[in-house]
Amino acid sequence: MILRAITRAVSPALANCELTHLIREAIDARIAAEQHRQYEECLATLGCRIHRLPAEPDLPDSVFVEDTAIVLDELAIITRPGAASRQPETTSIARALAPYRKLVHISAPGTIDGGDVLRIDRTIYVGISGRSNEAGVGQMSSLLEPFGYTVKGVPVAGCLHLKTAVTLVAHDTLLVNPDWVEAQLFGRMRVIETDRSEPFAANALLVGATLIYPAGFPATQKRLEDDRINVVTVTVTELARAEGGVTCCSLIFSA
Ligand code: CIR
Repeated sequence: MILRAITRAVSPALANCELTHLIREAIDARIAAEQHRQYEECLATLGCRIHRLPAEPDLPDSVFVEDTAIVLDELAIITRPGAASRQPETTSIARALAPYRKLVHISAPGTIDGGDVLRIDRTIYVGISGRSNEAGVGQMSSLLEPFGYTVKGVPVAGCLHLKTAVTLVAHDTLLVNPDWVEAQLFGRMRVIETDRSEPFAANALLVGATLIYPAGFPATQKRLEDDRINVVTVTVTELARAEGGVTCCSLIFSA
């Protein structure tokens, strides 16, 4: 079994991405591509074998592969993204995952973005956001309960996705922006709060025992390091202008 990471090259059309909370400003797809390459390098250093899909010139947000699938040990759910412009992204992701997992699908009227899905052991929390809806949560529940998972919808407000507001930074510890989601919803986990001056600092990607963390949030990073979390930073500022973070750019699984 090896750790695999599916990624997709940055679309040259990235500047035409969906935007919900940020004002549109110029995005340089070449800088984004270089930052994305360094992100992939970081994943490779941590032991991931990268399967990079080719860029999709007609799908501006397609670098954010996380939103298109939820990969669990038992199966992979191909999502139905909440933004119509992103729904065609799933076809090639399904093709890439088919050799490794049985595939099941979210169907209309359900919508799910993978960015709204946070797994903690056998509990799957799904942010009810502008992208993921109750119908999608109901479908996930029917698909996953036979495998012993509990699926819970949780309210998230003020940000794009649940994982903009909360991510797992150690097996027992969450990094949370308390303005966007209530930490008590996740049971008895330890909680590190983002620094108030850094609202976008909660999106971090745990790979094994190492936390991939975006550069640019020094106060929150210090809180993580003070908690003895092993942090490696990556610069993803250009992807962040498209409202993407470090979890969004890969699908990581063992196979
Ligand atoms: C979108 O609005 O769909 C993209 N511009 C950003 C998606 C980021 N994905 C994620 O956080 N999982």
